[in-house]
Amino acid sequence: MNNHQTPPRDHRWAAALVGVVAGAVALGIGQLAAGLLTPEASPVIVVGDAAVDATPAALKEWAISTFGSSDKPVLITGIVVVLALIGAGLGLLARRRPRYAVAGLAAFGAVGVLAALTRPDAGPLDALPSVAGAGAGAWALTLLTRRAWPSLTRRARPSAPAEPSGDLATDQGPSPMAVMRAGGEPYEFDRRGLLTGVVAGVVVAGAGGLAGSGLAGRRSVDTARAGVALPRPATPARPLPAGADLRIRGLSPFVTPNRDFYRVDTALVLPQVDPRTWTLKIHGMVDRPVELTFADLLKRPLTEADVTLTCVSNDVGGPYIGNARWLGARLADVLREAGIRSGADMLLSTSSDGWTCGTPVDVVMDGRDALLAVAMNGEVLPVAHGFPVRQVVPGLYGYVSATKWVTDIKVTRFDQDEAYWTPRGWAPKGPIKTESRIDLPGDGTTVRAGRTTVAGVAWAQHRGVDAVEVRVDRGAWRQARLAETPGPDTWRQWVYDWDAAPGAHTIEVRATDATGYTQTPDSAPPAPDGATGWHSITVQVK
Ligand SMILES: Nc1nc2c(c(=O)[nH]1)N[C@H]1C(S)=C(S)[C@@H](COP(=O)(O)O)O[C@H]1N2
Ligand SMILES: [Mo]
Repeated sequence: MNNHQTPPRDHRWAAALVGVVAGAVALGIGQLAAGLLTPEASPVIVVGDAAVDATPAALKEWAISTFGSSDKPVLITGIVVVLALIGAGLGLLARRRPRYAVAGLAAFGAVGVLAALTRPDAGPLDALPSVAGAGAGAWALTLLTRRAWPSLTRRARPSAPAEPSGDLATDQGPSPMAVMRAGGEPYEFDRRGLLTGVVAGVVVAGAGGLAGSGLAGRRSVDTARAGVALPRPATPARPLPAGADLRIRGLSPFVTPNRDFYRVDTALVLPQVDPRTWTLKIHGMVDRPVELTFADLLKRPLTEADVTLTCVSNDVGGPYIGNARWLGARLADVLREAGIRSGADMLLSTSSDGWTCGTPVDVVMDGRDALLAVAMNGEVLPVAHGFPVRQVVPGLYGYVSATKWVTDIKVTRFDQDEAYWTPRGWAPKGPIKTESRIDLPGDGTTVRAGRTTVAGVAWAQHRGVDAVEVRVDRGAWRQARLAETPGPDTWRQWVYDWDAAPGAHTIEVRATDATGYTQTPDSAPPAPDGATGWHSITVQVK
């Protein structure tokens, strides 16, 4: 015998709505608990981060190339849609199999607990938001289902009034309203009960979510960041040569303002690292393990350097490159104090959110300005760019050098350790390739006939750019005029005056670095170790 009631197929929308609202209550209460207890363990964020980590690399690349920098909003929207669909499903289930629906919510709570507890630096408290959220969701689901279908409660009783079951029959008894309706339709639907319940649920979810986020935000590191006083550099950067920036409209400025600087990382929500509790551990194949505080770092003699950062995912002509003046402690000095043991060839650095990066020891130790950076363009490091401390190593793509929110450096060997992107199809080592980009005119634009400025940037970090050539319609290569640079670690602006004749034209660019190497025309995709090929644009001249 089955004493579960089977409501008619109508009002499915109501059941789905109940499920969605119960899911929202779960998330809102989860967020509130996180805000009160453990801001890093918000269920949506820990599950989202875990989902990002579990996503196949190919799908992630597809998402980045399809959605660009809006990949995160798209991902969050996707998570919300999936959760809403699951909530709707649980709502439908709750009418017939309430215990299964509650079990479904519990399973979700368990996923949240697992995601929260497997994060680096997780504590037992981190389990609570997911538990609280799942509990609140189950409660809301049961309550709302009862409100919408009071007869479900009533009809579950007649044969066995005292049945101790975990489903909807465990109510205190039929409500007056249900009694009044006892002679009505077998599965009456209480629209008003549903709507008032839904409104209450939405209010609880919204208030919980907002309050939770606010509480978490109050603990944010912004205040701490605002209080950091930057020391003067012991070794200031060489003053920028007067001609480093050609100041051409539409050309990337020599210094990329922090707000325009590209951002690439795996963090769904920016890690909020408190500089007062931050430490950097240096351990592994060293004679004396070191642990530095932020204050320790600021007491060291700091070096300032102009360095152009580049992402390995940058397509030919792409935007993932920027140049800044960094201030930081020399990584080589810190490592020398720890004493690197012979045989070590890799620095495996880890961020506060568990991302890892493998940097060759010899590159960091060869005298270049490899920094534990605390400032960017004269400003305390922005949170998005790694506050309080990040690595900057001239000449290496960001994925093998530029760890943001760095908290740990293990001195090790490439044959013993692997960094985050390596098993995902990217090369263990990533020296930046000699490349160049046309910034203006824009690809596909129309320009007036006559003297036209073609300009862009070229880079070959730590080697330096020696020449840039431009050709039109596959004609002869012409030398572009180069801007000055402070050194080999930055990009270099270039400009070419073109006498544009009416018609459609193709413009190509190629750079030659200081080793004499000229950019290959062979086009290669970003994976596994950086795109190659000549940037090419077409313009209409009128
Ligand atoms: N913690 C952390 N650091 C990171 C990454 C990351 O995903 N997590 N991405 C790296 C990559 S791939 C690049 S290109 C640079 C980008 O630095 P930016 O965001 O400051 O431009 O950061 C590097 N540092
Ligand atoms: Mo990158």
